[in-house]
Amino acid sequence: MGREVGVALIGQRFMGRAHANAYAKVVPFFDPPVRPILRVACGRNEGRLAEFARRFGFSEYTTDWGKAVAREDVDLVDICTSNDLHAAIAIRAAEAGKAVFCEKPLARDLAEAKRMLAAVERAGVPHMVCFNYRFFPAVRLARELIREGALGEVRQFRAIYLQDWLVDPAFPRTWRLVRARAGSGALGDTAVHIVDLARFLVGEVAEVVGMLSTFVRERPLPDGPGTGPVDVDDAAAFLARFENGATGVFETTRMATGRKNFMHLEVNGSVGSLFWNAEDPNVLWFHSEKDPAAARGFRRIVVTEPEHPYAGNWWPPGHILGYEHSFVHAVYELLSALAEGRNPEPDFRDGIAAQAVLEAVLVSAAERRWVAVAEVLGG
Ligand code: SOE
Repeated sequence: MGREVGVALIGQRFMGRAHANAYAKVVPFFDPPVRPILRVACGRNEGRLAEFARRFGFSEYTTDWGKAVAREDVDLVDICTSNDLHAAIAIRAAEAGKAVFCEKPLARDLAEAKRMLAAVERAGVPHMVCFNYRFFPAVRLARELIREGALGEVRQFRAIYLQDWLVDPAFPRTWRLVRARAGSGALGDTAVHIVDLARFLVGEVAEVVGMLSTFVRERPLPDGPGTGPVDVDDAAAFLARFENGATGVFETTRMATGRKNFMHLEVNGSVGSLFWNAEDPNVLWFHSEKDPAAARGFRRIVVTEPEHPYAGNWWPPGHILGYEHSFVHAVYELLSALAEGRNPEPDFRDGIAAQAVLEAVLVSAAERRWVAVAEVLGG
C-alpha cells in the first residue's frame, strides 16, 4: 500500500457521517502513516448523497455500491449500511482485493458472519469491525488497569446499555425492526457493543442464559399506509459465565424512557473495581483496596492527560472528548495497521465472537436454558 488509501464509503446516515468525520479529523490530529483519500460516497438517496459528498469532501458519489467497490482507485471499502447489506458488500470488496471496514454487528447472524470471514481470509485482505466504544480513552485505560492487575482477579462484569428512541409506538417500522434486515433487535444493535467490551475487558464468554422481550409488536410502515409486525426484540437481558470464571450480567433496551445512550460498564475484582458510563465518557471511576483504609473510595479519573490513550493528540488536559472521537481513533488504528501490513483490531474474528454470544442468547431465550457459546460456534 502506498502513502494514500482510496476510500469508498457506503452509507450516508448516522454511521456514514461518523466515519466520514473520522477520515476528515484523523489526518490533522493523528498524522497517520497513510492518508485516506475520499474517492467515492455511496447511498440510496441521490439528493442527500450529493450534499453528503460535498460537505465531507468526497470527489465523487454513486448510488451503485457495486461500482464504488469495483473502482481501481479504491483500496478500502467502509460499510455503514443496514445490516442486510454487510455481507454482500464485504464479500464483493474482498473478492476485488479491497480492505474491508464494517460497522457492527458484523452480520445478521453467525452463518453470514462466517461467510464474511471466509471471504476476507480467502482474499488475504485486511478486515476490521467498527466496535467504536473500544476506542474511548477511558475504556482503553480501563483495559490497561485490568491487564496490569490493578483490580486483582476479575470476578464480576456488568453492563447495561439503555436507549429510548423506540418508546413511541408511532415510531415507524424501520429496517432495525425487521429481522430479515437487521438479524435481531436491541440484541444485535446495542448488546453487541457491551458483549464486545466484555470480551475486550474481561475475556471470552463461555455460556449464557437470556431472555428477550418485544413490547410493541406492530408499528406504522415507514413508506406507506398501514402497519407491519415487529419480529425482533425490543429488550434483551442475559447472564454469562466467562471462560476465566468471572460472571457477567447484561441488559439492553431501546425502550428505557429517559435513557439516551446510557451505557454503564462495571468490573469488580479481588482488589479493585472500575466503572464507566458512555454519557460521561471522559471519566473513569476506579477503586483500589490497596489505598489507605481511611482514604478508600472511588476516584474520578478525568482521562484527558497526555499519558492517557489517544488524549494527547487532541487538547490540553480537561478539554474533553466525545462520541465522534472514538471513530477517529478507530480509523487511526485501521490506517496504522494498513500501513504496517497487519490486520487491524477488532477484526472479523472479533465480530464473529460477539455474534456467537448473541446467537447463544437467542437459542437460550427460545429454548429456556443455558447455552454454551461453543455449542453455537460449532466446528
Ligand atoms: C442505535 O441504537 C445506535 O445508533 C447503534 O446502532 C449504535 O451502534 C450505538 O452506538 C448508538 O445507537
